[in-house]
Amino acid sequence: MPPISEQNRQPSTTSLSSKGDKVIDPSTYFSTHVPPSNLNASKILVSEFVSKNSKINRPVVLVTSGGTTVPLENNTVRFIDNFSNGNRGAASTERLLEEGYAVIFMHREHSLQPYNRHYTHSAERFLDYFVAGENGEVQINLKYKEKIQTDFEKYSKAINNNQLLMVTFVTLSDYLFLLREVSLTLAAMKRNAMFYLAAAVSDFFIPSHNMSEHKIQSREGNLTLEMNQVPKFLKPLVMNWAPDSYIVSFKLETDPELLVPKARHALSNYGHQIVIANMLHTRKTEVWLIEDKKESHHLQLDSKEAANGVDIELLIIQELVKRHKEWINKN
Ligand code: PAZ
Repeated sequence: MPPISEQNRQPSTTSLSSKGDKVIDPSTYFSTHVPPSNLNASKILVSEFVSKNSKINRPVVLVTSGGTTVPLENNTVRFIDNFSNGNRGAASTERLLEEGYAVIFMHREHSLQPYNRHYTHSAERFLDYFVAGENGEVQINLKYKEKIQTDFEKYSKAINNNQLLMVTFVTLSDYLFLLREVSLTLAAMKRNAMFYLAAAVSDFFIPSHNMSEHKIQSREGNLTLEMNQVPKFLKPLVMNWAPDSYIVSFKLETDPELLVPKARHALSNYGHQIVIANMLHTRKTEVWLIEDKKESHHLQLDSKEAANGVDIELLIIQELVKRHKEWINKN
């Protein structure tokens, strides 16, 4: 049963909403915050990657993945984080590579990564993949060898063929600066570029000039936080940074009544191509693909697929690649 009504309702505000302070615009954000120290290095890598793939006419997709942190202090000891572990982005990247796309995998440092995710974040501990050989030297445990061999081949092929580039962020600010740079570079590929914005990006932050410079001291008593709304970056992305590209945003909710209305609201506000809507607790087994003026399209793993560990990203990417191709031809 879809958790959502298909009526075109506007999202309601909640009693938890902020006090209605003015939201700053994206350009003010960039002029009042310091770019991350790795920005230039990432920019050079992205630019080389896009140029190499553009020469061979290979479509390129930016996949954003994992959650952003929101620091509470400029010299950060404490920060606010969210639930996202980056599985969606990593699994989608594997499928996109198989579909022939080149992928810029822009992910939260230490979150799940394509192919590696099966070992770094699995139920086994990493060193359990190995055993001691006859002379005590390390060998891969035979139980895992075939799977490791397959994943290793796919991963190294993607890296060596310039089909996969990994760049990282940690904080909300890192993410926003990097997103702008990558978007402006990728925009050159026009319709051959896709944006797959699966990262869980904070909606609230503390502007750098309002943050404590040093570690907040407990002797000052209870801590009250006032957070500002993050400017809506999808708008400049769609309108200015990459106006000719295929843009896929994600919408996550926990209240089923809000999911489709908010996804449709995003489409009409930003004018991009598609929103993938998902609920927190069922995100691994079902999603809705929502395009403007069309019925939403429900994708769901059946119980057998789910039990056999099939990723729903298989269905998502099949459907998206088809839609991206149709959109290129139509335009
Ligand atoms: O990273 P993950 O696999 O744990 O979760 C994926 C997701 C739920 C973060 C993604 O599908 C999504 O909905 N991202 C957008 C979240 C938002 O509404 O900001």
